[in-house]
Amino acid sequence: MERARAEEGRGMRTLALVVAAVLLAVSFSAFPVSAAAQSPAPSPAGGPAIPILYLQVIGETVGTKYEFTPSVILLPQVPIVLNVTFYNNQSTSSAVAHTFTINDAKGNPVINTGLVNPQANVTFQFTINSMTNITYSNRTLTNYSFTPGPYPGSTDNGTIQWYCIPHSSLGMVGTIMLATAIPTAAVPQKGVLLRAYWIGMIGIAAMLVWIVISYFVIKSSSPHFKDHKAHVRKGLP
Ligand SMILES: [Cu+2]
Repeated sequence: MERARAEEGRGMRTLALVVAAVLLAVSFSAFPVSAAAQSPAPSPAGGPAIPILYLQVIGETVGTKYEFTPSVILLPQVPIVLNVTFYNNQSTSSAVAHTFTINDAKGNPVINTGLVNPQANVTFQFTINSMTNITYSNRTLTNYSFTPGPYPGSTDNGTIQWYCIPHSSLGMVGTIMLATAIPTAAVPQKGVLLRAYWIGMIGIAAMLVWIVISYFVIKSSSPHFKDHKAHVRKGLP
């Protein structure tokens, strides 16, 4: 009888230890995964380079008007390098030439393709350091910085304006704008991050599981431990 009870107690202890070992292994293998997922990506060495935006601007007849397509260039950020290919899409027989021109604040055409003939294109590049400062290089200028000005007959409106020299008075103009439309009235988010929430919840659950396991481990290794059969033998419920 004594031997059977001792054997049973030993069996119970072994079971509790096996369960504890399995849970320990599971919790140690699960947690480093969530920790590793949080490590941030390394930033590239040497700092960020100025991005280049390549785009094509077409000069053409839309309806009865000479127009630039697109007539609005939205910049994602400044500084940015703008690489423009200006293509004159007029028919050769029309013999209508266009220019792509940006004036400085004094009204001098600094960036200027000159007359581009039908079906011809010109590619040029300039750096928009800010909405009031452009750096440009061509055959005669090297890293020439200037403040862009309005096209003839227009006023400064905070954008960078370009135009076609022969047709600006007919409305052949374009504008470069900065797309930084951050809503000022944005409501700050409340609450906690979902990942932090779940890590917290898993932590609390793991702690409760450990309390339960500890209870059984301590109970099974106690000399006062009695299972149900011993209670019945003593006439207890
Ligand atoms: Cu034109």
